[in-house]
Amino acid sequence: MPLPNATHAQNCQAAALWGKKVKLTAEICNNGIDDDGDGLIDGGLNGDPDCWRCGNRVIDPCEECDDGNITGGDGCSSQCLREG
Ligand SMILES: [Ca+2]
Ligand SMILES: [Ca+2]
Ligand SMILES: [Ca+2]
Repeated sequence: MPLPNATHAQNCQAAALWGKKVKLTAEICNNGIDDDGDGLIDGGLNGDPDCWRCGNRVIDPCEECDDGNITGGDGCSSQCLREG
């Protein structure tokens, strides 16, 4: 059975956390507020896994880099892994 939020999940370990959470509201990733009430605010290393995604200019736990896009060939791949 696929994860209910698979469309949001990056192809990384963060996805493993998604199935364990009951989401009442979605985390809004840039407002400094814990929108979904899980005690984790926005993205980043100590942030909410809901906000871990490539292309948000925050280096999340599953990423080596994040240059604000998901285009490969510019030094940071579409999976937010370093290139070259
Ligand atoms: Ca938030
Ligand atoms: Ca949260
Ligand atoms: Ca990111």
